[in-house]
Amino acid sequence: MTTTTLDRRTKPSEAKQAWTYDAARALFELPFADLIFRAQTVHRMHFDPNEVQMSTLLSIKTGGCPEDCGYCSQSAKFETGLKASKLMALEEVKTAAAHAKAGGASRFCMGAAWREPKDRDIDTLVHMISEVKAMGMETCMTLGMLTKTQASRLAEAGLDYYNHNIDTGPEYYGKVITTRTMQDRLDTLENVREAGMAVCCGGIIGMGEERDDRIGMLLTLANLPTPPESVPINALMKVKGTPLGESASIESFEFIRTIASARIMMPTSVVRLSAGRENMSEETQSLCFLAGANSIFIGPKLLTTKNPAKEKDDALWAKLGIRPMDV
Ligand code: SAM
Ligand code: DTB
Ligand code: SF4
Repeated sequence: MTTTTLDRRTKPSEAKQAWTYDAARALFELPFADLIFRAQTVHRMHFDPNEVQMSTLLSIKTGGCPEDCGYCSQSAKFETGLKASKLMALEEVKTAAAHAKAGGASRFCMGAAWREPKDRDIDTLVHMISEVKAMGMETCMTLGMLTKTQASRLAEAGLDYYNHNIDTGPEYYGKVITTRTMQDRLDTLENVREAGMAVCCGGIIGMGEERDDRIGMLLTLANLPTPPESVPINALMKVKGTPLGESASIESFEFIRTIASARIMMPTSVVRLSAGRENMSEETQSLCFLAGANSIFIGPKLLTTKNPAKEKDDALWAKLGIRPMDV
């Protein structure tokens, strides 16, 4: 069961050591109760177990993306029926952010369906960041690949986090995306780090990958020189017209195991139960929180797909005694 290697890994006082494949596999394969107990123990060392950060997403530029990510409604390569739009005006973003704050969000994440931002868009993005920050919310953006200069401009504007996911394990990556490599993504993450922003990086579960690929994804994240401060774990939202639109659903216990392993392998990171709550039972979501997830998206829409209604979520928080985390 617990090996000395695993014990060593979860003691924050010791120097960071690389996670090995064998140690991560052993974790994934623990009896469920042992895995959840370990995840809760680690979680309680670093966080209030009854607090969950409430975040809201806004698509500031929708559709027409030149990339071919096999899960995405916004790729121009697939017929998904999504209407493409230009970069949103600043006023519209301010209105959406105020609405998110009034709805209880302490973090506002803005996403654009770009391969990378154009330099001419950076001024507008900078204004969006400063306006949302002025409302007292944590800011995050996901805009595709960034150069060092672009990353510095966003950081100077006060962007707290940059989201750029590796999506899956290194061996499965090429089955999902062909238009950019995992190394391209790691290069952007390095630019984000160098610019001084916190890194938000995770992936999607339920794209037909094996457990080994889920392990490979967590190993890649946990073994970065500095692991991401924020780790979104998405359950695939199946979108008609995309290559992954007919994927078999992820088995819920495997999803919960992935969350628990992420919590143990990255003890101080915020683990975000991101896309997919719409299709999860209250019990599955509760086990994700018990496994160490401590952030979710609230509001009826993610970027383009559905998320639970506020009334449904509020009822669940009341049943679980969950409080929103302040930032
Ligand atoms: N274009 C930017 C990029 O890809 O870097 C930002 C937007 S993209 C929609 C952000 C992330 O959302 C993706 O990397 C992926 O992990 C997640 N995502 C996108 N579509 C999804 C889906 N159908 N189900 C679950 N997660 C999804
Ligand atoms: C992340 O990992 N999940 C969020 C956020 N980062 C940008 C996006 C989820 C998108 C789900 C599909 C959609 O709504 O289009
Ligand atoms: Fe484009 Fe991002 Fe969708 Fe990939 S995930 S197709 S990069 S919007």
